[in-house]
Amino acid sequence: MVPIRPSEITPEHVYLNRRKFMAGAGALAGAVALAACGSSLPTAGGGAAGAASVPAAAISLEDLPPALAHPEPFASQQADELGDPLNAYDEITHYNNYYEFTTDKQGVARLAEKFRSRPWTVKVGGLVHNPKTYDVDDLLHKFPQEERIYRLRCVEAWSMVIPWVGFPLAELLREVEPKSEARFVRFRSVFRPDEMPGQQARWLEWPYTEGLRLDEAMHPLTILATGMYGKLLVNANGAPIRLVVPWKYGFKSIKAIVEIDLVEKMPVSTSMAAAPNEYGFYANVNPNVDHPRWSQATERRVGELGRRETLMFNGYAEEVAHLYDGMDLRANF
Ligand SMILES: Nc1nc2c(c(=O)[nH]1)N[C@H]1C(S)=C(S)[C@@H](COP(=O)(O)O)O[C@H]1N2
Ligand SMILES: [Mo]
Repeated sequence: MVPIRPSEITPEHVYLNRRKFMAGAGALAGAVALAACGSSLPTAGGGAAGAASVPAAAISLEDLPPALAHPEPFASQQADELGDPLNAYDEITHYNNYYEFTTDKQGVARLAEKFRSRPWTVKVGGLVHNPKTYDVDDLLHKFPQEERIYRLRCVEAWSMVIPWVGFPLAELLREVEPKSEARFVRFRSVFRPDEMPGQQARWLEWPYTEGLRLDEAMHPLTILATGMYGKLLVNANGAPIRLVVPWKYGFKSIKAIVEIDLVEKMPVSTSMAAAPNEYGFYANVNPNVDHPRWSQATERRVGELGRRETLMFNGYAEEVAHLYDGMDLRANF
C-alpha cells in the first residue's frame, strides 16, 4: 500500500486553518483530520457502480440525452489520448475534494449522498447583453452533451483520467453575449450550510468561488460537465453541473455551480483568498513551478503504484500554451 502524504489528504492551508478554527472553537479535536491517513485507496479496475451512486432518481433515463442515459457506467474508450487507462467509476466517485462536505476525500461520497442537486438553476449575468437563469435540465437539452476524456491533476499531486460528459462553456457564454468590457468569468458554488457540513464553519470563504480569463473560458477544452461515465454526475463530483478545465489544477474546476458572472476585474478565488502565496489565479499545471511546500514535477495517478512525470499544462500544451505567450508562468502561477 502506498502511504498517502498529508499534503495529498488536505492542502496545508486548509489543515492549518481548520486547526486554528478548532482551537478557537475549543471543540471536537478528535474529529479532526487526517483520519484517512492509514486507509487504503479504492482499488483500480472494474468500472461498475454501486446502486448507492445513482443520482437524481427522479429523472428517468428516457428524459435524458443519450450521452447521459446509460444505465451502467459507460465510456466510449478505455484510455485517454496518451494511452493511459481511465480511472474506475468507483475511484472517481469515492476519492474527492469537496470541502463543503469534508476534507476527507473518502468521506465525501457518503456525506454528499443526501444533497439535493435538483431542481437547480444557474444564473448567468454580470457584463452580458442577455442575462438569463437556466434550469439545469434545460441546459442538458439545449446544448449537445458529449463525452470528454480528460486528465484531472490536483494541486496536491494526485491525478485521475475521467470520462466527463458535458458541453463547452463557450456555447453558454455565446448565448448570453458578453459585453466588450467583460474580461473574466467568475463562478460561484451553492451555499447551503444545512446540507453541507463543511460550510458550517468559516475556515474557507463560502461560497466556493473560482474564475477564468475570458479567453480561457471560451477555449474549446473548457467544459461544463453534467455527467461522468455516461451518467448524470453524482453529488460527490459536483452535481448537477461543474466546471472542468483540464490544463489547470483541479481546484479551478468548481463544483455545484449556481452563478456565472462576466466581470471586468480578476476574481479572487477561494484558494487565493486562503493562501495567496500558494495558490494563484492561473493555476496552470506546470512541473517546473513547485508549490512552496512540495514538488509539482511528479504525481501519483490514483490506482497506480509509484509516481509519474507531470506534463506541462497537464498534457494539453499544444492546445493551450498560446494563451500564455509572453507571460512569466512563474510569476503568474
Ligand atoms: N465547490 C467546490 N468545487 C471544487 C472543490 C471544492 O472543495 N468545492 N474542490 C476542487 C478540487 S481541489 C479538486 S482536485 C476537484 C476534485 O474533483 P473530483 O472530486 O470530481 O475529482 O474539484 C474542485 N472543485
Ligand atoms: Mo485539488
